Amino acid sequence: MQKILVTGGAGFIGSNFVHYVVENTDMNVTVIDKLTYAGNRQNLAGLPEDRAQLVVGDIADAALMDELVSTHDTVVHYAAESHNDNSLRDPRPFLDTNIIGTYVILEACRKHDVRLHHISTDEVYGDLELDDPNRFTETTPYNPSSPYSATKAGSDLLVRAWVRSFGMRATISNCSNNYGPRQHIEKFIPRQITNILDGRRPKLYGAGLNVRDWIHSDDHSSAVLTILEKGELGETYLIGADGEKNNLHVIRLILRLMGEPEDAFDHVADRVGHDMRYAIDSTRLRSELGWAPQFGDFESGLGDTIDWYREHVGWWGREKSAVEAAYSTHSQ
Ligand code: NAD
Ligand code: TDX
Repeated sequence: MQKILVTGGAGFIGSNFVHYVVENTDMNVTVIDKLTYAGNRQNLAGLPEDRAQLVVGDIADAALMDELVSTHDTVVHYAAESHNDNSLRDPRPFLDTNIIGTYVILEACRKHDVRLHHISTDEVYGDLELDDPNRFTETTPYNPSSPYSATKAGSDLLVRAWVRSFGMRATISNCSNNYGPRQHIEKFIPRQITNILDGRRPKLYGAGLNVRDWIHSDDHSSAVLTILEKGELGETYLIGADGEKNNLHVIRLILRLMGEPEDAFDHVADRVGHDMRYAIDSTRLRSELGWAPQFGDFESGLGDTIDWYREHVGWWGREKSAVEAAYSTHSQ
């Protein structure tokens, strides 16, 4: 039975992956997570104790990572500071976790010859014009815009260097925007859902014509598991589900699904350096590894996500005022 170490497994996508692995494989999982504002023990509730354990700690702690990595077969590395807006306000934690933390993991995996899968984002490629016929592929040059995406790009390049220089057994995936249960309420979709549930108006940055390529977090997890099982070492795979939509469309859809007038939102200050469009071409993952997304219908996946936030007010309610207060100091 394989033992895998999942970094950041108490966050949004990492916890989804842990649940997915426990349900769909016989692997044992150890989560290493610092439980920052974005990490939550409750995200791992209900998992059998003999299949999944949580270790609270920092991936930048070299002694801890050395010890943990040495007793596992594979590391799946989700831990990161993940929010663009936070990176514009205070970039430092992004360097500490995304760059130094990844370096520490690479060194531990190199020492113990442990397989690594590194989780990254489509944002490393910068953005596309709205009318660009091309989408991102594995060969698109890196061109990150924000401190967040620059640190993710840096972490990817470290992994590539460790593959080339030290023969590290590693793969990388770059995924588009995820939606689903347990996403922190600072992010676009849960912020708008919880605004409505909390009697506030949704907030749209600028004109809202920016396009994101939405994928359900379960589809991200199935893609990562496919890469772990069948991916070629040293290679990069893009993960996407052909889900391009602009923010204006998504905010109107959320309002409609929640029984509100579609124009009951506020336009607020735009994000500085706001990327216009992300779009993933996932042909390689589909044709070489046989992966396909299961959530074809965005509206129904979004409806289920809305229900989850409605049913889990205890998960997000205590933080709501503070998250909104932080946004309001930036007129957002
Ligand atoms: P998240 O912010 O919800 O979760 C991040 C987790 O990492 C949290 O549990 C946090 O406590 C933990 N963490 C942060 N710093 C740590 C440290 N120094 N040591 C140990 N644990 C630490 O993020 P997410 O949205 O779930 O994203 C997870 C990964 O997926 C990130 O690498 C992100 O770049 C990538 N990604 C996210 C998306 C998306 O749409 N959210 C899309 C593509 C890729
Ligand atoms: O209140 C808001 N209003 C708004 O219009 C917020 C929070 C966001 N937006 C816009 C900005 C983006 O165009 O919505 C879009 C999505 O914003 P975020 O949820 O902050 O996501 P994004 O910046 O696209 O990055 C996400 O996808 C790629 C994740 O946070 C990253 O971790 C991932 O790498």
